Amino acid sequence: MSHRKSSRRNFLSKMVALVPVAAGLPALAQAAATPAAGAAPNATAPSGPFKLAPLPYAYDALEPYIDKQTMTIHHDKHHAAYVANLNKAVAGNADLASRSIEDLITRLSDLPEAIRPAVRNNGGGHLNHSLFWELMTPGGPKTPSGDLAKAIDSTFGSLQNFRKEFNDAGLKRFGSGWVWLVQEKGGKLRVLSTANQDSPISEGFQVLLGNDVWEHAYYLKYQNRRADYLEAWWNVLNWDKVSARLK
Ligand code: MN3
Repeated sequence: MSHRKSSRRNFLSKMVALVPVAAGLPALAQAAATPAAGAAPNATAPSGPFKLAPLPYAYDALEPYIDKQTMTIHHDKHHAAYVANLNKAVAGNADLASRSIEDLITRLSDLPEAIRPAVRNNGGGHLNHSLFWELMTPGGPKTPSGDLAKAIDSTFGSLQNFRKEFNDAGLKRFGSGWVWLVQEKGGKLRVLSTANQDSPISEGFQVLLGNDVWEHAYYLKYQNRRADYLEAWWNVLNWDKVSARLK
């Protein structure tokens, strides 16, 4: 009995340590994620229908590939600002405020023209970053497996070729934007990049993975060396999360 109690205590203390992981999982959902013990202490909590979920790991968890200061500013300041500005954009519009961020970004043309650019930029920023945090993990699987591995091999020839095409697309994106692996409607894989915070879901693609190539994502550690950041980033990608997005 006492042994079981002690096991349970150990289990609970582990659970407390893991709470930020669980709290971060529904980052794409609108439901408020209550910051739990150990979660982002400095994260601002923009008020409104859209919420900033805490990072699903510690700020320094992705070191040495992505440094703690970059993660802190990126999540707590940049992502928080997108959420705050999205909330401002939909303020007073109960219909828009009740819709999911995926739905808003999928159907941009349905939005009132006056707020469409604000939702495209800030809603896109919210959606893209929510996915971005979830796609990364310390010590994840270094290679894809199963159907995803087969699809990458058959589309690009090899994982190495895919990574090269992806890195090249990220390097060539002029100014700020994202580089993506997406699925076309027919299921075919494709690498593309978008400007600013535009999401491929606005063009009807299923997003499998994406990397942020805005300077705010890497400048403190990599300065002008975007190619080095793109190469290092593969070390923190969680291929299991990518596989789960395959349709
Ligand atoms: Mn960013």
